[in-house]
This record gives sequence, C-alpha cells and structure tokens, in this order.
Amino acid sequence: MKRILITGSLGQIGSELTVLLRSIYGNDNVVSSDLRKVEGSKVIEGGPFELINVEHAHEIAEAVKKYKIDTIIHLAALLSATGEKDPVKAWNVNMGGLFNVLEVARELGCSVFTPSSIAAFGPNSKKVKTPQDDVQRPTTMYGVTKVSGELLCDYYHMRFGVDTRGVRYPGLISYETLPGGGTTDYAVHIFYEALKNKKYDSYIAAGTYMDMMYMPDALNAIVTLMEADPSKLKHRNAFNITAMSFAPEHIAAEIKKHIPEFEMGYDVDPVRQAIAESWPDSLDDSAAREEWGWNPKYDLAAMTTDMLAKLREKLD
Ligand code: NAD
Ligand code: AKB
Repeated sequence: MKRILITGSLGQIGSELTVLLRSIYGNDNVVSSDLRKVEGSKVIEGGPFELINVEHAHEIAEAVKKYKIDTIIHLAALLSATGEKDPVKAWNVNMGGLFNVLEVARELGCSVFTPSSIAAFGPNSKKVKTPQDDVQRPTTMYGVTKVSGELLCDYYHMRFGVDTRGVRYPGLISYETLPGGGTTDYAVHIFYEALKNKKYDSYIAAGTYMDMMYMPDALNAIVTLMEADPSKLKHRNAFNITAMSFAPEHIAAEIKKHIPEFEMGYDVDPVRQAIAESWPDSLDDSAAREEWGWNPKYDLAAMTTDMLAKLREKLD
C-alpha cells in the first residue's frame, strides 16, 4: 500500500485528489499539506494534515519521515496569471519547491508525481495537435518553470533513479474548488456566472482555442500513471494529455443548450489573452494513450451537463 504526501493539497486539484486517494489507499495513508489551513475543509478533516511551505525543504523531509511516505504528489505552485504578476515568487515557489521535493525524494527514497502544463509550450511550438516532443520556448515565467521542471524531473530519474512521473495538463474544469489564478480559469467562472446571473464577460477573445479537461479525467490520469508499469514509460515526466479543445464561444453555446437565456460578452484582458495565444490550440496525446492507456471520458457536452448539475446542487 502506498503512503502518499500531497503538497498544495487545498488547491483546485489537491482538494479533490486528496479525497479520491484516501478512498483508494485509506485515510491514514494519504497525508495532505499546504501553506495555509481552511476551516471546515474535507482535506483537513478527512485525514492527516501538515502545514508545509515547499520552499522549506526540512518541512517536506520531516513529514516524509514522520509518516513513512514513499510517494510525493507535488502540486504546490503559482499558476500562469499569478506568475506574471510576481515572476520572482513564481520562480522561487515553482522551481525551489520542486527542487526541494526531488532532493527529499532522492535522499529518502520516494517516487514523485508532479504536473506540467500546456504552458510548457510557446509560440514556436506547433499550434495544432502539438506533438509530444516539440520545440519548447515558453514566454511566461510559469511556462519557463514548467519546462525547467520537466527537465529536472528527467534528470533526477536518469542521474539518481528517482521514479518521477508527470503529465502536461490543459486547463482544468471543476466545481469543488475555484482555480488559483490561471489563464484557462474563464472556463470555470463561466459556469458560476451562467447559473447566478445568466451572463458572462469572457476575458479571453472569441476564436482563442485552448485544451481543457474535466476534473474526474484529470484525477484518473494521476492514479493511472502512478500505477502504470514503469517499463512501458518512455516519456515519464511530461505526457501530453487532453480531453477537448474549444474557444469561449463554443463553451457558451454548450451552456446555452441548458440555459437558453445565457448571454456571453467579451471584456478581453490583454495579459491573459497574450498568454493564451502563446499556447497550443490542441495537443497530440497519443504517447499517453499508447504508453499507459490514457482515455478521457468527458467531452465538452458531457462535461457541461455534469458541471451544471453538480454546481446547481452546490449553489442551492
Ligand atoms: P492551485 O493554485 O489551485 O493550488 C495550489 C496550492 O498550492 C494552493 O492551495 C496554495 O496554497 C499552495 N501553495 C502555494 N505556494 C505554496 C508553498 N510555497 N508551499 C506550499 N503550498 C503552496 O493549483 P492547482 O490548479 O491545484 O495546480 C496544481 C498543479 O497542477 C500545479 O503544478 C499546476 O501548475 C498544475 N496544473 C494545473 C492546471 C489547472 O488548470 N488547474 C493545469 C495545468 C497544470
Ligand atoms: C493556467 O491557466 O495557468 C493553468 C494551466 C493550463 O497550466 N490552468
């Protein structure tokens, strides 16, 4: 049975991943951690929780020893839009945190899962169906930390034999916890505003395609890749994965099928628009499909139906 430590576990992914992993591996075998505490959080109340700042390596090491951890799922990071507001902090948290996690893993014999992002690609990458192995010259600090992180994870595997694994996530859509300051957040906010006010002004312009994924598929990717046979993994740390590619007008049209009064306007934010334009329109995820059986369940229509139903329950 794995004994898992999750960093950044109160965020958009961690708040749902912690609950899922506890249901699979047992509450006491999944230790959640974050910089901060949130009163009434399922993550804190459902099992062990530690305050860990990933910039402090000793805090990670102490938790690994205390709970006899063998797997670290490293989620603590600053996302793209937040990263552009404070690039120095983004570098320190994203690179310093990952370096500390990898060093602790090397010293104490843990495996590591950490997500990269579509942000690891840039304007020189192939725009449509971006291949698994392509030019990576991102133009955001977030993207710079993601491509550097992919390389660092490869290095720790090749040089020290640390079992490192990861995926390049697209924008994630979920109803449990709001996203933490990314460029793709519009695709979550639109659901809240559609249900509350029947209108939404998108900060991303019409015609701007980005890859997206519903959270159940994103969580399933972590569990499946963590359990995958390592001898089959050629691309350990940065598997392209995707579930759908759309522009703002497409998600608006899908929501309108359920809420006919819904109206979408545009109030484009130049910073996030420039970031979106620097990223791929869509990824080629065939390596993940071949090497560990990646196969998402939710397309735009299925995600929209489920998201509206779950969010309605939550907001009622
Ligand atoms: P999030 O912003 O929702 O959560 C990040 C968490 O990290 C927060 O709870 C925050 O308190 C914590 N944190 C920040 N600095 C910390 C520090 N110094 N020490 C400890 N904790 C700290 O992020 P998320 O969406 O859950 O993303 C998790 C990972 O997945 C990140 O690496 C992110 O780049 C990656 N990813 C996310 C998406 C997405 O759409 N959500 C897409 C691609 C990749
Ligand atoms: C962001 O928009 O920053 C994230 C991501 C795609 O990495 N959602």
